[in-house]
Amino acid sequence: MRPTPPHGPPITFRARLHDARTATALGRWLGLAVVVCFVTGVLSHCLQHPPGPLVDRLPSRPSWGYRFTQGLHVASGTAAIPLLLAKLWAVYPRLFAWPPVRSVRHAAERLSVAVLVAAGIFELATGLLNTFQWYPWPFSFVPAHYAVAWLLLGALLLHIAVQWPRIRDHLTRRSPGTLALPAADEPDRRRFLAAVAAGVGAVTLTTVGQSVTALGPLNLFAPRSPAPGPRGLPVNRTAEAARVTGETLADWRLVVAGPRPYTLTLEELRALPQHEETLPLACVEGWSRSARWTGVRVRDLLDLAGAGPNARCRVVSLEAAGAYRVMEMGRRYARDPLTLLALRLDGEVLSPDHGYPARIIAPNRPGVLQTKWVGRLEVV
Ligand SMILES: Nc1nc2c(c(=O)[nH]1)N[C@H]1C(S)=C(S)[C@@H](COP(=O)(O)O)O[C@H]1N2
Ligand SMILES: [Mo]
Repeated sequence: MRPTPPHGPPITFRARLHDARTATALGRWLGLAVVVCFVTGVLSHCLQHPPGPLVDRLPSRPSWGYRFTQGLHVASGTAAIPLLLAKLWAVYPRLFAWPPVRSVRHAAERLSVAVLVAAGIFELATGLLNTFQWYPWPFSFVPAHYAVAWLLLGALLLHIAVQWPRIRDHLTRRSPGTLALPAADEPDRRRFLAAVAAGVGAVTLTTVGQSVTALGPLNLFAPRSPAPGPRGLPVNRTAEAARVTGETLADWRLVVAGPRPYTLTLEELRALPQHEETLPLACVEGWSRSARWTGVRVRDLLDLAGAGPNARCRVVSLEAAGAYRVMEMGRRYARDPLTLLALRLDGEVLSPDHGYPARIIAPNRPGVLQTKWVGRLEVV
C-alpha cells in the first residue's frame, strides 16, 4: 500500500508544467522584476556617478527618494531570484532541444537566450553577494554590475520580441493553435505558480525589513539589520577599518577652502547655529534607516567661505585611503537646508564608527556619499 502524503496528492512530474504557458506566466513576473530592478539601478548609478550635465540638476528631494528606489532595487532583485530559478526549471528541457541549431534565425535566438540567462544569473548573483559585502571575484563590482545590466536589458527586449506571439496569446488568453495548449490553468499548474508566489513572498518578507522599518522584526535573512551598530544604525566601514584613530583626531580642525578660507575647532563648530533634521541613511547595499541628525548646515559653512549660489562642494574625509574618501555634491545638494555637517546622531555625539567628529548627511543621497570623519570642505 502506498502511504498517503499528509498534504493532498503527491506532485507528479508533468511535462505540461514545462510548456510555454508556464514559461510565459513566470516570464511576466520575472520581466516586471527585472525592469523595476533595471530602472532603479540606473537611477542609483546616476546619483552615485552623475554624468557631467546632471551634476547640478539632480534633485535633493524628496529626502526619502533614494531610500525608496534603492529599497525597491534590492527587493525586486531578491524577488527575481526565485522567479529566475522557477523560470529556468520551467524551460530547461528546451535548453537541451535537439538538434541544437535548426537555422540561422534559430541560432541567433538561442544565442540571445544564452546571453539572457548568463546575464540574469550574473546580475542576481553579484547583486546578492554585494548585499553581504562579499566580493569573491577579481573584477570591480559596480562597473561590472552596471555594464551587464545593459546587456541583460538588451537580451530581455530581444527575447520579448522573439517570443511576442506567445506572450500576446497569453495576455489575450487565446489558446495558441500550434502548441495545442489548454486554455485554462489546471490544478497542478496553479499549485506550481502558487508555490513560486509563496517563495517570492517569503524571500521578500524576510529581507525587506532591512529598509522597511515596520517589517524589521521579520528580517531574518537580510545581512544588515541583525547586527546593528551603535545607536541601532548599521556600520559598513568602522573607524578602525578606515584607520581613523585618536591620533588622527588629536588636533582636529575643520578646514573650509574657498574664496575666504577658514578653519574651525570642534568647539567653534558647535557654537554655530545647529539644525536638527530627520533623514535616512540609505546604503546602496539595500539597508536603510532613518535617524535624527544635528549639526551645521553645509550651506552656511560654504557661505562663510564666500561661496556663490551656484557653488558645488567637495568633501574630504580624514580616512587615509578608500573609495569614499573624497565626495562631491552638486549645487542642489550643497544649497539644500537639509544638508548637514552632522555632529550628533539621535541627540548624542557621533560615535567613532558613525563618523566622529563630523559627517555629512544629505537628503536623497546614496549612503556611500554620506561621508564620515570629515576634515575638509571645499567650495568648488
Ligand atoms: N569616509 C567614509 N565615509 C563613509 C564610508 C566610508 O567607507 N568612508 N562608507 C559610506 C557608506 S557605504 C555608508 S552606507 C554610510 C554608512 O554610515 P554609518 O556607518 O554611519 O551607518 O557611510 C558612508 N560614509
Ligand atoms: Mo553603503
